[in-house]
Amino acid sequence: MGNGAAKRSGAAINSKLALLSSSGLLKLQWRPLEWDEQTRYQLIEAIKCYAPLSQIGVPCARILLLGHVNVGKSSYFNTVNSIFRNHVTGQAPVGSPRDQRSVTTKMRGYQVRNGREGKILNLKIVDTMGLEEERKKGFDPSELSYILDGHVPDNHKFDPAGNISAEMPGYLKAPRLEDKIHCCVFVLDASEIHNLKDNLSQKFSDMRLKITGRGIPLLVLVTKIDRVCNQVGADLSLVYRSIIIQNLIAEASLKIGVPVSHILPIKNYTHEIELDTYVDVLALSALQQMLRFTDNYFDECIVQTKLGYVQPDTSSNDLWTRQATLRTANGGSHQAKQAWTVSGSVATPNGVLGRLGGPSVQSTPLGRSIFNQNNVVTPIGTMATGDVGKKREPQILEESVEDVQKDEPSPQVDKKIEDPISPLKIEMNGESPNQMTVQVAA
Ligand SMILES: Nc1nc2c(ncn2[C@@H]2O[C@H](COP(=O)(O)OP(=O)(O)OP(=O)(O)O)[C@@H](O)[C@H]2O)c(=O)[nH]1
Ligand SMILES: [Mg+2]
Repeated sequence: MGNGAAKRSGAAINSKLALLSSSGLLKLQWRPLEWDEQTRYQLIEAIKCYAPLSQIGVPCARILLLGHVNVGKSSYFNTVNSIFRNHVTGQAPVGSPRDQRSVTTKMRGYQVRNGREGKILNLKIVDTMGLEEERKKGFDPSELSYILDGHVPDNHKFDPAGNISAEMPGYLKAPRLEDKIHCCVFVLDASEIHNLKDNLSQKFSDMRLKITGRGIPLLVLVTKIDRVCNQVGADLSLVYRSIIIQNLIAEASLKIGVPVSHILPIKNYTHEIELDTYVDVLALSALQQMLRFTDNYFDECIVQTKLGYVQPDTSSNDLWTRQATLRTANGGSHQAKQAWTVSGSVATPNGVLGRLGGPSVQSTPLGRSIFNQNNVVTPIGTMATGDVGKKREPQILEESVEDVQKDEPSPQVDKKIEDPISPLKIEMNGESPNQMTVQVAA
């Protein structure tokens, strides 16, 4: 290409970039998501049907929320609870936007009920005290191992100086797989990602090693997206077209060391008194992703304990089972393996291997569930969805493992675990986030 042509093409790119930054919106969503009432309904139905595979012997998925003070951890539980209760709720105490100290001081495993008198969903959202930048303030990451391994009872009151020990009341000496954490979620405030302090980054890094070292899946929830992008604040359905949000997610990926595909932006219920379809779709799609990752963890437990995978019942009435079962060319079915893979590269949760390998596996309660070969997943109650949430048309802007107990739940053990995630790799469907900005609004 000659000099002139190169200049012209450079000018064209520059003018596209100018257009891009003036509208601040991509032409297409970089992560496809439908924003209609039907999507909301389907997500609700799928989550209502969720149950861990019966052969794993665990009644419900335990999803742990971790993050800085005041980022919206408790609000996320309230948001999910609101959706299934069919009105905005506030069961978990929530602070004011400027609180410096954690309002949540206890570890609470919240159940979600399908309607006021409906069945309890097969998941628990475990809320924790917020982290603080300073040492000996807020949640102490060195205590995370105890929580991950299921030693800490519900309602445990945190002490920033560290108070978990085998001698404390309620300490579970021999936790079962169902007592452990099956999926972890770092919660980040979108408006704080850019200025994440080194001390806090270090705490996240320490926690990430403990989590991934155990083979527990890790996701990141980015809250308060309404506060960082005006267009998204006005119309939440623009979240995956907002360049500001896209860049923040890429930045969070680098700072936290998780792939972009594991980062989920949401907006919690804050000032609203009625449900909103867009808020619900985003919060539910994040929860669905957490449950899929949880399933991957259980799949890996099955593989590592050599339980053998029991084929899903293809005629199942259970939506979750049906969705997880793909028909193959010859009419058979196989389990759709999800999300441990990042852009095709398999990242096996080798921590599970480490914990479950060896003779002790044979004597675990997880092993008992091998006798249960009946892979029937019972759907839980049905929810009246007729009048929930407001139906809106998207506004498109013109221009724009018993479980092997660890000998000690000690931080020393964690230090030896190698972190399998490379902190500098960002990918979005095989493309770098920067490459994706070529989808410019015409
Ligand atoms: N604008 C906006 N505000 C939010 C969002 N999520 C939470 N908040 C507000 O942020 C404040 C803190 O929310 P909490 O849910 O108490 O945060 P937390 O992480 O549980 O905080 P601690 O328990 O104190 O560590 C509250 O005033 C919420 O209303 C969000 O998505 N958008
Ligand atoms: Mg809280």
